Amino acid sequence: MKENRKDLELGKFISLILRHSPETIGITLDEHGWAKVEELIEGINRVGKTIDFETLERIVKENNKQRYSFSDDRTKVRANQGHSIEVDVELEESIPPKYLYHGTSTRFIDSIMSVGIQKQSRKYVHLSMDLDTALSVGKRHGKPVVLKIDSIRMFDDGHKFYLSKNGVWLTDYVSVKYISLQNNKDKV
Ligand code: HQG
Repeated sequence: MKENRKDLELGKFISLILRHSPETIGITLDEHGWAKVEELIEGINRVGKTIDFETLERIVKENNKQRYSFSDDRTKVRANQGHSIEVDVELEESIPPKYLYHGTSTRFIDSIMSVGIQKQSRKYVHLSMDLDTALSVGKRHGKPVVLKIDSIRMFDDGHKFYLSKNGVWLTDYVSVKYISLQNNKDKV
């Protein structure tokens, strides 16, 4: 089911807490990025937003990018990827497909084509399996452009790739030699 507007808004706030700044609501995450569900709910309510367990369950289940996961016993919750804080979410090291895509903005292209794709404030560079996802990621930053990454060559050269639970590919850094501009009409 599609998320309602209130859930979307709460979801964004939960991303902020679980990926970047749990201190916003006065909680901490453990070394694997888990927040205690009870503390998360209490903390969110403390800062003037309203959430209960059923709402949290619905958001975790229906989030459009499946950004969060519960622990098996549902006492803990964490973001699957996208962190800027130092947590180890036990990502699975995987063999990437032949190509992966990175959506960015035209204003970053000169810099990227001279120094490569850097992780900036996040723990990893984020890559997508499909063009459309990359395009929408790029739109968040301005006029979008999609870069095609020669991921299997990177892998063969010894670079590690991780696949998050919600299907986002992550790596430490992409050197210029693996990047080409993707012609958006030429869908592969
Ligand atoms: C750019 C969203 C200049 C990079 C998405 C990007 C994603 C450079 C920006 C996830 C650069 C960082 C991550 C260089 C990289 N010079 N600019 N050398 N190297 N950049 O938000 O990839 O919807 O940290 O191209 O779906 O946009 O929130 O990363 O434009 O998976 O779940 O620096 O966030 O997920 O921006 O997005 P970000 P991103 P959610």
